[in-house]
Amino acid sequence: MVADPSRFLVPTPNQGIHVKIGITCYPTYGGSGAVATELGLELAQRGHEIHFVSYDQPFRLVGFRERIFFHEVEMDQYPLFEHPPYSLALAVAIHEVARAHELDLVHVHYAIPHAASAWIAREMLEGARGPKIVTTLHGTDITLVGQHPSFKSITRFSILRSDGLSAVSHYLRGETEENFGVDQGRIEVIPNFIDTRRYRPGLEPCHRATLAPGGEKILMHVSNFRPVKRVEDVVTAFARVAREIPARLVMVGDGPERPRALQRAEELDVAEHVLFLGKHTSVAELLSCADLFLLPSESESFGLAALEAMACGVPVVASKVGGLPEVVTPEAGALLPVGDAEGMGEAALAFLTDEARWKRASEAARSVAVERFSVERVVPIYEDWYRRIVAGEGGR
Ligand code: GMT
Repeated sequence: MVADPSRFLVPTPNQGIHVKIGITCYPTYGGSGAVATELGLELAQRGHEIHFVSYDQPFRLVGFRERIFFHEVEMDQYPLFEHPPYSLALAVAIHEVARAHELDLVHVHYAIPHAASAWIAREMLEGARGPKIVTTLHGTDITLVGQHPSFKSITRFSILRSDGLSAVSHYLRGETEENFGVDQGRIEVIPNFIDTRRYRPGLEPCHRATLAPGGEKILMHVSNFRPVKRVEDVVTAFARVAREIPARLVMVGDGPERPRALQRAEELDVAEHVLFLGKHTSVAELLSCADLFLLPSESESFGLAALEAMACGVPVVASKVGGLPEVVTPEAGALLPVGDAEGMGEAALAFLTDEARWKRASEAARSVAVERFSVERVVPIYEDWYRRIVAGEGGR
């Protein structure tokens, strides 16, 4: 069942490697699901066979693509189950797909409960040599939910059983080593990546005329509006800007904190300049006409949304927290302490009122995205990692 490592040397029309990979992720709006899906799509283009296993079709998996399969996890709604045991149903689905399609590798994104389900699935193969399991740690699976007593021991157990572990930033690797007792050297840092051909400045159609009909500066925020995103700070920072210059705030996404953001906008008397667009599957065309991106999160292991903005040439003002300093360089934006919403507003103003400075930051943001986080740079790192794991070489 396990691949002969030499298969990686078999030339294909694309990158000269060919392997069967199961990918499990959260299908809903969120960075880990977005990265997992984009990775699967890229790998399929490079000749690999990709099997997504999840309870719903990942939100960025649209249209037919060669070598891409989606397997929906079946769940029976039995009345006894107030909380249906998804982790078990997922284990069964991964086991079934691994067996039927002879997967070489299962790559799970976000440890809880995916790493445990993948481990169970492999145990169920009972003696048959199952696929290797690799887990990518994304954020709150380590920094928040994973630390809760009801999850900590199973999180530690299941990540330690993975054949390979990766974290999306050096910060997250450090947190995992410290809080879960993972040996140094076991976790690869493989950063998130961006398709810089799709996310780029000057995309058409640009919606600037609709979003800011009076020629106002456009500040943007994209998230799932969870408490960790501090969306009220987005509005406070924006209000600081709107006191000085004509500006509009475009809020993309949705989640539990949306009412609070709206309330803050009303309190600060800027509600008429704030636009809530709700959820969008493709944010590139929106980001491409923004002048500044705000991300004042409480915690952020990477900040994929900031990278998406940077690829579109949009300077970022964000919190100096977690993995954000590894993404938002001083040239590409400004990082301030968590909660300093006024300071973030002032930093935003400094970019928006100085054209030359804005242009330098915009170019730097795009360069960082292209040079350090492009598909072309990062996806081969995943391929090399897979090759080593399947060959039984483990970490570097
Ligand atoms: O960890 C989470 O809260 C969810 C996760 C997601 O699915 O959106 O977000 C994390 O993973 C993203 C992709 O790697 C990162 O860009 C986010 O920074 C990270 N979120 C947090 O650390 C809060």
